[in-house]
Amino acid sequence: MTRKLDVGCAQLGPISRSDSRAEVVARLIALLEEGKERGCQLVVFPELALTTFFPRWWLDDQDEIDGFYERQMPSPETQPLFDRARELEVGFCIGYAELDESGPETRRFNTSILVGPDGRIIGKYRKVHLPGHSDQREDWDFQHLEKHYFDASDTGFPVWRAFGGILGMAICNDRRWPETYRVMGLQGVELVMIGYNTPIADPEVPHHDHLQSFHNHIVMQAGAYQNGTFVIAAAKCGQEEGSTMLGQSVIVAPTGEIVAQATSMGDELITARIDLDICADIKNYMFNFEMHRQPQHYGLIVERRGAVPPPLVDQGQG
Ligand code: CDV
Repeated sequence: MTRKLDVGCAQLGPISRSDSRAEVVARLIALLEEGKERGCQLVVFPELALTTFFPRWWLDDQDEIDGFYERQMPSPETQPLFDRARELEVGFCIGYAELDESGPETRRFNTSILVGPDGRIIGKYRKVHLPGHSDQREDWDFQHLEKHYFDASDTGFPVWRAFGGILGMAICNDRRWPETYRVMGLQGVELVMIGYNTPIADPEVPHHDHLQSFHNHIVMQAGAYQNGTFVIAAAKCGQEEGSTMLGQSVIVAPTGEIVAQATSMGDELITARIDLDICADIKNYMFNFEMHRQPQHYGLIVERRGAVPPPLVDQGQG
């Protein structure tokens, strides 16, 4: 059985605060249809793909805040995307803000789902690494309030057998952490689907702004190579409500090579035919975990959260 998969990475240009779900869903459907025309079996959309990147603002109006979240998926407004996927027989992965009212306490997650070509949800992932801060920073042009608007994941990094391979998801800041890929790598992942919203301007380290693209790619290329997995990463980019967001969406091979890259700062579909069998070239040799890993030396990775340098010792004079 061939394990070649035709995939699309659907970068999105800016979404404004006033855009309706219907307007955004129409853009997503257009990209899905282009994916079908270009032979895609699976299309990956960005993080929080249904709305503007609202964590840039401290908001007081709870109705407005709640308006950025989905209470159910699909909802009446997003159902057309699921229906079109089923008609076209194209699966997709999409990020959105999730309002979970199933338990005693309302919880809010930065979530993505994998949907099959039959329009049914295969799996759900909730963002593990929430960047930014939870307090208001009035002196910043744009804040990054993910810790204020979202709860951290309660699900970790599951993988699913789907589309003939082993697939997992991660969201934006997750892509910068080697643990993200390795936890899925230890479950044999062959394709990691990622969406991101990365403002170019970082008020904490403005002297790193010119490195955003370099850092974006280096983490995903390393994660792909060190775990023998494909990575598809879709950006929401361009001038969104005055904030410039990084584009350069990519499809990365298990060798770490970029096999397709977006060139615009707007809605754009990039595609590739990926052969999931080539993951074995890395998994069976250079990063053969069973043969070469030494987990007895890796305890600190799960035992310790922050770095603890060794104590200073008096080196003496001589
Ligand atoms: N949405 C994100 O997670 N963005 C972060 C920014 C804040 C650094 C990122 O890692 O791209």
